[in-house]
Amino acid sequence: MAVSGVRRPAAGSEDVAFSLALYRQMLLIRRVEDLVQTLFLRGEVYGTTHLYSGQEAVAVGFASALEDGDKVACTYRGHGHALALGLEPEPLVAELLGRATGVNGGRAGSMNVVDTDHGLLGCYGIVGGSIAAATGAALALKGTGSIAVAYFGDGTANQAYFFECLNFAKVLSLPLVFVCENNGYGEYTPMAASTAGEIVARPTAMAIPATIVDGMDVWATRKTALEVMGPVRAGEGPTFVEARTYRFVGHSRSDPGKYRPEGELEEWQPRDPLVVALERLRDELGVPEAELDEVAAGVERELGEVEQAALQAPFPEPEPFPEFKS
Ligand SMILES: Cc1ncc(C[n+]2csc(CCOP(=O)(O)OP(=O)(O)O)c2C)c(N)n1
Ligand SMILES: [Mg+2]
Repeated sequence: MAVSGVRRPAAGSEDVAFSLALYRQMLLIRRVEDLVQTLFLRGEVYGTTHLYSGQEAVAVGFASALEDGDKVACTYRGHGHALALGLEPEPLVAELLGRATGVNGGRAGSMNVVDTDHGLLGCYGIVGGSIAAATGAALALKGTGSIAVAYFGDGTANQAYFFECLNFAKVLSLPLVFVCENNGYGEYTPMAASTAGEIVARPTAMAIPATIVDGMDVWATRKTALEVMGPVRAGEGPTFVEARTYRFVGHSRSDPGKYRPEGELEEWQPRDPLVVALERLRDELGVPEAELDEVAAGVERELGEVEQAALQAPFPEPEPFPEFKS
């Protein structure tokens, strides 16, 4: 049986079994992305893709701190978030293949996945759209004890929505967590060429508490998420986290990422969230190699079934062309 999502673990649970579940979830996301890329190159995926490989510790760490009733909005780089929140891989992959069994009946595709059963308001193709959606959700959730989370990239911190929503959320003291996934690039442009100063200086200027976290370490992201979400749930207003991370793949489609300086990828590879997690599980928590191998084998078995089922699923019936009245 698949471990679906990492939400709602026993409160404060940091035991080995839970740590293994965090690792398994990150591995599942990575291997789903590998599968999506393979299927994309075979022409099976409708539309484009933006893979999450390298950033898994952000989605998994933060999702593990969420509670029922919380709402999440993320970007077009959203497969990892959907899975971390609890969507099964099969309806996700089927969605990307345009199949009727997809989470949105095959009509949303990679960039626009919506899964309200797990609190995912949507993945937004418009840069900054996730911030606006989460701000609206936070307005609706005010006073309920539930919170909204807005995920967005470093490049988005230069977009107008960003400033408007930060200001609005602070002035109205909304229960909102801004999570900037700083992977160093906005499409093909390095952050230094587009962004003035430190990103966290911007919320700080609006008196919004801001924290920087190592976005490659799932225990660090989980700890930070739990810490910052407490006051937000208690009605103290919005907070901001910048998770420093890296995408190991290109921006989208078959972008080979040639614009990266030589050696940069190699510098980040030892910080791969899967490597960081494996080392901790093996060396600090004493998980035997055989158990780690079994987790990996289980993920491979599951993905084999997911691929077969998604490829065999039917396409949706065409919808009648809408009638236009003059
Ligand atoms: C309003 C808007 N402007 C421009 C684009 C084109 N665009 C798509 S992704 C992207 C870069 C965003 O970078 P970042 O926020 O760092 O997110 P990342 O892709 O790195 O996760 C841009 C400019 C868009 N989708 N929407
Ligand atoms: Mg970026």
